This record gives sequence, structure tokens and C-alpha cells, in this order.
Amino acid sequence: MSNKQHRFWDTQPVRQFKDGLGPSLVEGPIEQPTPVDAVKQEPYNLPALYEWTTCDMDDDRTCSEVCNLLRDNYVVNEASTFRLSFSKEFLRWALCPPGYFKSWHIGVRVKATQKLVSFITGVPSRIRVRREVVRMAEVNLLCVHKKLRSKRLAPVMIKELTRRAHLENVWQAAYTGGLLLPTPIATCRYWHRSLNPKKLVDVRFYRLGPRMTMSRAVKLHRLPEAIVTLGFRKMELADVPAITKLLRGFLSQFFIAADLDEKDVEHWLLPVENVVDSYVVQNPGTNELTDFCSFYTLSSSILNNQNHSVLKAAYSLYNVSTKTPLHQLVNDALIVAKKEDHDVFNALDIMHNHAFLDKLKFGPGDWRRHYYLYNYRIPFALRSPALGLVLL
Ligand code: MYA
Repeated sequence: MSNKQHRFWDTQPVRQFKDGLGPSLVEGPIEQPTPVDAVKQEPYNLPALYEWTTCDMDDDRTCSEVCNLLRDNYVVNEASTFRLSFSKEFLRWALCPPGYFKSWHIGVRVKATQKLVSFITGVPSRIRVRREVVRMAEVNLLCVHKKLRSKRLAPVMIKELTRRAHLENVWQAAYTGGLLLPTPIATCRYWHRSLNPKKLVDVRFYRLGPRMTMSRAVKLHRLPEAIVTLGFRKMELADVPAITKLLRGFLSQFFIAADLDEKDVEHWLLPVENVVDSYVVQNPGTNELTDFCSFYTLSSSILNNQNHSVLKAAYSLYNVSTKTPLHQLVNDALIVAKKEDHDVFNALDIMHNHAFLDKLKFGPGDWRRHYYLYNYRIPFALRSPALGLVLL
């Protein structure tokens, strides 16, 4: 609970801290939709020196501009030693899923120079909350150039995206962030599994404990050379129907989860080099797919280090086990990630992930991630294992 005033968020259809929790509050939309033709047709006003632009991610030059804006201005860790860094391939994967709207990839340029100085994106998704499947915008990559901070540009970006979502008859959104705002539906924590302890110590991602030496850390985190599970192989296009079935069954047990169809699974999970990796376990006798694991790759720039400039991280997506023990499945994912030169493997403590974190030597990190819904009230706090939703 926070008493902080939020000039913008206090006016928005989100659960407010003062609302408290409890069964007297109705679960579901906070504001009802208006007819789409009653939605404001013109964009919100920007300060006179700036103008709106829609960023076409198929256009190589625009995509580079977005990469550069994010590379120099996006999320840094508390100690300002790492900044998330996105490749063009990653951005196209993240921003162009089935049925995406170009108009939801919104930028702001300086009129005089055409320099891109701000960005926000939404992608359409279906999210099931309890038994209700809701069309939502997944909002991400809100970024304002460092020189334009604290000038209330972020609320204008958010309002403009909201307007464009309303124009597509979408009235709810899901987003995450490290900042505490009114009001998270759940708060999760990142856990980190060191794959390259020497580099992680060199770049101060991870500190050796008082009784830990480098050689002990290397030994502790050593992984087998070869995967353990019989029938473990890379996902292929032909696996999409079986994986969709497996995933839908798995996700049905969480209070809130992505509602994925075959097109979504093909887009989000079919392997793309250095973007997303997915593995299945195929029962050698029957060809049946019994287990599935996946992760995406996102690097960070290492700021102010003479020896290293890039930290390559894997982020756990979905892990479904019906036959292989979950920790063995994820251990195989660690082996694959290590072979692909990832330095660290990250996982949130959502879904069933808590069942393998300790066992596989993940350590809790400092990064908290709050999950939010826009215009949808859940009148109680969820624990992180109730979340079946990975937002990038
Ligand atoms: S999370 C990643 C956020 N990006 C970064 O951290 C990158 C580095 N930082 C920046 O670029 C800037 O600091 C940003 C703020 C752009 C974050 N989510 O313009 P301001 C509120 C929501 O003076 P600046 C992600 O991408 C803040 O509380 N609100 O601030 C998910 C204050 O409001 P209030 C935020 O520092 C994004 C106001 O903005 C965030 O120059 C989800 C201050 O504005 C934040 N991360 O710029 C967005 N940070 O006074 C919401 C600050 O009320 C989507 N603020 O406290 C909502 C759904 C929309 C679609 C709806 C469809 C129906």
C-alpha cells in the first residue's frame, strides 16, 4: 500500500491503492466501452516541437532507430551497470505477432531534426482471467529520451496508445514494470542461474559470497556436456498443434494466463535464432510429445566495463512437463542455453517455476516485476504462482 499521489494514474481506470481489497469490489472491467465511433479521432497534443510517428518495424531504418533509442535510453539496473538491448530480429518478433496493429507502435520525433525521442508499443493478445477470455493490449517498451525525462511525456504516450487501442475496440491492457504504481495484481521476482560465473563476476552481475572462491563457483555451476532426456529435440513447425494442446492444458490451471491458439504458438514459440528457443520431448515409442520447454534471448549492454560489452541472457518462457521431471527438463534447457553462449538463465517465480529454482541453483535477484492490468479489477492480491502469463 502506498500513499503517494499519482497525478496521472489516480485518474485512470486501474485499481487504486485506496480501494483496498475484498469481496465488496467487483471483479472485471472498471469502465465500460463506448461505441468505437465515439472514440476521440485526433491524436493527443504534443509540445509544439514534437510530432507523432507510427514506427514501421518492417522498415529497416525505422527499426534501427528504435534499437538505438532503446540501446541508449531504456531500462537500466539500479547500479546502472546493465541496459537491456534489443536486436531488430527480437523487436520484430516481440512487436509483430498475428493480428498486430502497426498503429500501436508509436513514436515521437523532434519536428526539426526528425530524431526519434520517445516510443511505446502494444500488441494484441487474449488473456484469460479466471474463466473470462479478454482481448487486451500487452504494453511494453515505453521509453522517453534521457534529456526529455520528467516532462510528463509518458502519460501522453500512454493516453495515445489507449486511444489507438480503443479505436480497435480493445479496452483492457496488461503490462509489467519495476516501478510501483496503482496497483499490481501480483509481484514477482527474477531468479538467475549462472552459466558463465567468471564473466558474471567480472562484470559484477554476481558477487562471490564470503566463503565462495571463483573455482568453487565454476565447479558449482558446471553443467553436463550433453542433454540428459531421451527424445529431447528442437521444436519444428509440425509440432505446433501438439504443443498448442499441451500448453493450453497446462495454462488452464493458472488464475490468469495467455489464451494461445496455433497461430500464436507458431509465432511465439517456433525457434528463431538468437530470439526464441523451444524444445520438445518426443516419446521415442509413440511419437507423442510429452514435454516442452522454451526461453527467449535478450542481451544487455554492459556499461563501463573494459573487458566485456554484452551480457547474453536467456529468459524462461513456458515449461510443461507431463513425463520428464520438470527440473530435468529445465536442466536440459540450461545445457542448451550454455552451449549457445548465454551467460545467465533468468526465470520469474511464476507458474511452477518455484519447483526447480533452488534445485537447479538459481539465486534470487534484486529485480522485482509488478504485473498490472488496465481497466480490469482483480479485488485481491495474487501470488506469483497463480500467473500463467509471461510478458516480455
Ligand atoms: S515498463 C518499462 C518502462 N521504461 C523504462 O523504464 C525505460 C527508462 N525510463 C524511461 O524511459 C522513462 O523514465 C519513462 C517515464 C518513459 C518510463 N509505467 O513523462 P514523465 C508514470 C507506467 O514525467 P519520465 C513498460 O514499458 C509516473 O508514475 N507509468 O516520466 C510498460 C508518472 O505518473 P504519476 C509510468 O520518467 C509500460 C508519470 O509517468 C512508468 O520522463 C506500461 C511521469 O511521467 C512506467 N514504467 O518517463 C505503461 N514510468 O504522476 C502503462 C513512469 O501518475 C500502460 N510512469 O505517478 C497502460 C495501458 C495502456 C493501454 C490501454 C489499452 C486499453
